[in-house]
Amino acid sequence: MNEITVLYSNTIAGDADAVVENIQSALDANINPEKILNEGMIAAMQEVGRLFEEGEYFVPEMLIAGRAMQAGLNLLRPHLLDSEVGKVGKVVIGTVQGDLHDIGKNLVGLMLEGAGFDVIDLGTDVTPDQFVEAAKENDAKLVGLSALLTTTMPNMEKTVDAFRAAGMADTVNIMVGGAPVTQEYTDKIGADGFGQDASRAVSVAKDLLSRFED
Ligand code: B1M
Repeated sequence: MNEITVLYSNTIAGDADAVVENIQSALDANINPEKILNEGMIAAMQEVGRLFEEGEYFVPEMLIAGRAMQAGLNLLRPHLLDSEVGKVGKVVIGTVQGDLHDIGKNLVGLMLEGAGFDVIDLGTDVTPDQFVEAAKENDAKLVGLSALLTTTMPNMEKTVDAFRAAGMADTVNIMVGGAPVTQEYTDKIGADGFGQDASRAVSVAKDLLSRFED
């Protein structure tokens, strides 16, 4: 088995120590960090989700797999960041109210940081008002909302509405993303952009910020 296959299996098994060791070996073998992330870890989390759906995994197994992924991301982090990039703007990000999934959001934050954004991460279970307040306090023109549950997606719409109610719809752009979110849903709730995955989120974020430059 090669490094990526072993990493994939250990992420599914939730063995954080082994995941960290596997990532280090993969980096030592000069395997591209994005390949390690996409093929070793993100693919593994897809499989964890499938096992959960099939009733083979339960919440504790999902949780330890999530922790193993997070431990791996911490090691991979400096390899995904480009220190040469200049600052491009501020973005406030968070997972919407009621939702505790943060791995995808953290990854998006990491990629944005790598692309030169100053990232203000509000964490998980963030209320619409907390997003609005943070955007005001930090004078951020971009806000990113993540949701992984179909039951918490409506809180994205509530957050978009809260920005409208605060009179900030024209001064702040909102990007949404997360496994159940689609372009169609983005348009329906009146958000400004949809990031299908972490790297596409970076191009969408840059595009949304450039709209303020004209
Ligand atoms: Co949860 N969970 N979970 N879970 N969990 C899912 C999401 C689920 C799809 C599993 C399944 O059934 N197949 C399912 C949701 C079903 C649905 O709503 N349709 C589910 C469920 C049901 C639940 C609970 C309700 C289970 C229960 O308690 N009975 C519960 C809810 C808790 C809550 O939030 N209130 C729950 C709990 C958990 C854990 C806490 C145990 C753990 C999370 C740990 C953590 O995040 N710290 C967990 C995990 C690990 C998962 C799965 C297995 C993996 C999620 C993940 O991290 N993926 C997940 C199954 C799956 O997704 N297939 C599942 C890897 C990550 C890199 O991908 O987050 O999609 P993702 O992010 C991507 C893109 O979506 C995008 O970029 C990222 C990188 O490419 N993206 C953005 C994400 N946010 C973005 C924001 C952007 C732009 C792009 O702009 C701002």
